[in-house]
Amino acid sequence: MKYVNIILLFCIINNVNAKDHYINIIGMKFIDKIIKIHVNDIIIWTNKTNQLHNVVFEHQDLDSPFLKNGDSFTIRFISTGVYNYYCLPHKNMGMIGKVIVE
Ligand SMILES: [Cu+2]
Repeated sequence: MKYVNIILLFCIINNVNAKDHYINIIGMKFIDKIIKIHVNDIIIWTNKTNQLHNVVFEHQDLDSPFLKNGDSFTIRFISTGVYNYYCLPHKNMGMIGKVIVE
């Protein structure tokens, strides 16, 4: 029982240290395009345009639905790595981004 309590305490402390990061979709860009975060941090993408955009990862199955103006999409990153993503309709216009999780 003591062991279980120690694990729970560790999880709570871990989440307290986690940070929220905001990426806004403005024009045809993710701002910021490249972001460095820590394990357990959260990223919240918000579409601030009148066009539909989405967030599609190259190598992970974490894709968002299409986001309307004002819609948000949130992911908590639980593993280190480099996560490249793009907006499917606007990839060819350079609408790409990168999350580096340390
Ligand atoms: Cu887009």
